[in-house]
Amino acid sequence: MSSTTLVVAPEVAEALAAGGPVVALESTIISHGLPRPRNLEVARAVEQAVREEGAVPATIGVVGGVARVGLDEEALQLLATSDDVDKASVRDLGTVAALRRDAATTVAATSALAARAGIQVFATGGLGGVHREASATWDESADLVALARTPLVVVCAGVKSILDVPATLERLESLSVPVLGFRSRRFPGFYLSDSGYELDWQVDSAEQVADVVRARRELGIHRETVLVANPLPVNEQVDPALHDAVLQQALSELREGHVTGKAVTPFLLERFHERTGGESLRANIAIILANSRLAARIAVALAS
Ligand code: PSU
Ligand code: MN
Repeated sequence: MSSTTLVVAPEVAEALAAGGPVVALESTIISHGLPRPRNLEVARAVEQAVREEGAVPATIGVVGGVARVGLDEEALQLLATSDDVDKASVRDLGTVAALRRDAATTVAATSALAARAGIQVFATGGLGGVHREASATWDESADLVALARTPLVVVCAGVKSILDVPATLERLESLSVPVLGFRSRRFPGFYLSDSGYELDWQVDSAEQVADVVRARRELGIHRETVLVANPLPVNEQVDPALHDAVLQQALSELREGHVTGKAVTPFLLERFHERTGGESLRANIAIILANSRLAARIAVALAS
């Protein structure tokens, strides 16, 4: 699989060759989603959580134009600390490779590279989706399109609460992306345990998720990602009143600042991290750790 533009770390390659459990992890959350210096600590802690559940972590990013599936400490540090790291979605991957850039990969780009390397399970925090006011701005994350064409299991805490949640759920339905609530029928709202919307399906174990994947394969339905929505426990969520106040202010600053394109999501997340007194950061870390653990258990179930 390894080439000059795609390098799979030896530990990851060995696990994949043996049919063992591997969990892909994204790097945009490290470079553009979490404040320094916690971002690097979290990147390491997430890998450790995956290992504790018996799977091999494969954090994915682009270093010097090489897409790397499984980052060593040096690469992780670079993506966490450099001021010159691009945010690469799927459409950027060929360009950042050819121009020898350093780039963090979004959910969409990480999915594409994970699938290319033969990984089946991927953990993230909150997915991208349809932005509020998208009917005027047309801002819909490329994550949604990637989910519709990449056969993985992705564990998330719903979509980021800065988004238009019902519109995103409608798009996921149109794109035939199955959404399974983990031990809940409520669609989680990222920093919030409940987005206010109900799901059609609930699963109660990692084995059930693996059974869904196997059934889809037997039925010849294997193009889309199976989304597993894993809510934060209520006692770990951000206070909904604080959340809504910060969100309203951040959205009006977004409008006034004419922030557009790939800068929108990092802008909004940064406002949260500044203004919730550490609450959004704490919740974000809890989310990514819990999702990584669950993803590892699903990878183990799929491998056995
Ligand atoms: N979830 C988080 N923090 C993040 C992201 C998700 O907890 O920073 C990133 C993911 O990489 C996701 C991206 O793919 O935000 C979405 O960006 P956009 O809305 O520009 O597509
Ligand atoms: Mn966008």
